[in-house]
Amino acid sequence: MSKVITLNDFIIKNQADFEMATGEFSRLLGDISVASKIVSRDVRKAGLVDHILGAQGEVNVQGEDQQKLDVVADEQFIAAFKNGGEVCGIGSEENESFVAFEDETSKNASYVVLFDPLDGSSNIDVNVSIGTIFSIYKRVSPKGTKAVLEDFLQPGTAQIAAGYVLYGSSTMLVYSTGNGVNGFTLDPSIGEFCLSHPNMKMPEKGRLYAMNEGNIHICEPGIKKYIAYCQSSENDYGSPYSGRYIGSLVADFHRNMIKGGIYIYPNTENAPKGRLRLLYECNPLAFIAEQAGGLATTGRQRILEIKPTELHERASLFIGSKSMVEKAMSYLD
Ligand code: AHM
Ligand code: MG
Repeated sequence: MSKVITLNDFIIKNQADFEMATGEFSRLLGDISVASKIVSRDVRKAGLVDHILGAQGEVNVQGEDQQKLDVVADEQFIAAFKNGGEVCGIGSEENESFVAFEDETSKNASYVVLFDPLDGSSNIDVNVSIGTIFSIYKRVSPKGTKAVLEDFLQPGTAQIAAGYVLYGSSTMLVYSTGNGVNGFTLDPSIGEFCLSHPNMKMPEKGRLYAMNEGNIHICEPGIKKYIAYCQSSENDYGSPYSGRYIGSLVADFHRNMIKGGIYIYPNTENAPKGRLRLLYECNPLAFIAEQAGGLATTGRQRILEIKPTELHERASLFIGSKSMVEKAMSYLD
């Protein structure tokens, strides 16, 4: 019987690859793993527990404020980062401004984290896969001070690590430190993430496309032409691709990572800069995609090279198998 490699084993083994490693970064990954397990537990209970379902702001029968699951997840990750002491501040989809931690340990920490605590909001209450996305940077402000906005507005090329957690039929954590991509599946019976997908590679091409086609008439003409190509028997596959759109970016991305495919969220008339957020949705998945041999662009520019100007900046996203993203880009002027 082969030995199970847990995420903790894997993190510690990889730490040894870095000379002078202090363990701070490894502990940060450990914090993410623990917070993910707690969120996974809460996601699994979502249909049963009244403090999780329901709109934020409502009051439950005990007279307590009800909390939506995305807020619960946000608080869980923030608590993990705050108590861990490896992070001087965080930026989250759920918080308008970044949060700079005030305690001395955190002010002396090396990293900032940007994250979407629970991606796929529209799927939370209907028992469809959702996820967490995270991105880790070295701070640019001096240690010993509070985090500043510039710590968060770094291009995606500066990411030290990025990853996602998928709360699907099983819970998986997939991450990269810039040295390939590895996936771990949570074994609930032992409460550990176990290495299940070593050295993940995205197929060079596939025959799955994911787009909210409800938007097709409010997209630029090139998108319509590309989707027509996907649906045509004249494409490179010789018969129509399959359309698959879950509406949870993590889940759509993860499927394409394994099977090969493309996910598109272009600019639309309603969302002139795209819908997805650059810092905690596009950048981390672009980092993973490139590390797995895939590609991520706005349709015209490499995602990781965009210099952000605001925390909740949006970007259009073409991500997935390399040759499919290149083909889609060829349809844009
Ligand atoms: P969210 O962070 O509020 O959940 O928004 C991001 C989500 C993605 O997961 C998903 O791919 C996309 O928005 C779906 O948008 P739409 O409903 O417009 O197709
Ligand atoms: Mg999101």
